[in-house]
Amino acid sequence: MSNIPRRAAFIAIEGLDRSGKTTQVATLQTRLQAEGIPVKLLKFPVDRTTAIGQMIDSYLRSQSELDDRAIHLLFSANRWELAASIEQLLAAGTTVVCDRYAFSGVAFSTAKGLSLDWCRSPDVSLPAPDLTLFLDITPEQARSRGGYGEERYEKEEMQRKVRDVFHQISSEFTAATWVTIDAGREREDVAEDVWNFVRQLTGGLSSPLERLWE
Ligand code: Z5A
Repeated sequence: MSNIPRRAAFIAIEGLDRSGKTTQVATLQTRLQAEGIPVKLLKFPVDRTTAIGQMIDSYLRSQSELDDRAIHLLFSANRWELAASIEQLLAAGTTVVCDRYAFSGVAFSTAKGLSLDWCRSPDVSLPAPDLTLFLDITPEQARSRGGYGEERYEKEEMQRKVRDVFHQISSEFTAATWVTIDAGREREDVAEDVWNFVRQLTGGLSSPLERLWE
């Protein structure tokens, strides 16, 4: 038997607007809890009431303007604020499930015209998810779920560009660490796929947590 202590898994749920991230993260939490697995949900941007969170919130609601690079760095700083607690939770055996992570940061800012390499750099060395589930949906399917809302990026052309960058990012990962799920189906079918991938990690991992893009 290995002497390496096991840790819990770090799972990121990524996707476009209206792809069902909130819905699937909630279902996954219920399922993990039913299996007796401790779980912590995080949603980025985290807590729109912190100083950084307030700046992000005001920007997303178009109540303030910021340079594209400045807002990108704020999103990244928002993740770094939580990096140490993510590591502590995993080491203590709590599965961490993130609703959006650094891949959203890269996808949205690259879609605005910044270079992909530049966008990646502030997030280099963050805890890397053991598994990223990308909920893929076409802009047409997203529209059928009630249309886009009032926030800054909730426009079809932007969402198309973001989807293209997500597909580009996914090509850099192995099939073991990045899975694209067709999120245009019934909630229950999507949830079943999510669970089938996540449950493979619920026994914990003996490998150390990796660092993003290192
Ligand atoms: N952003 C960034 O620029 N940089 C960064 O680093 C980060 C984020 C982290 C945050 O938005 C914005 O910040 C986001 C990216 C940017 N901008 N955009 N777009 P957010 O996270 O607050 O909002 P969101 O991610 O776009 O969430 P959402 O619109 O609420 O979508 P969702 O969570 O993916 O979906 P949902 O709430 O689960 O479902 C949406 C609706 O569809 C709802 O009525 C459901 O009941 C319904 N639904 C869900 N699943 C289904 C299925 N399978 N069939 C039919 N209907 C369904």
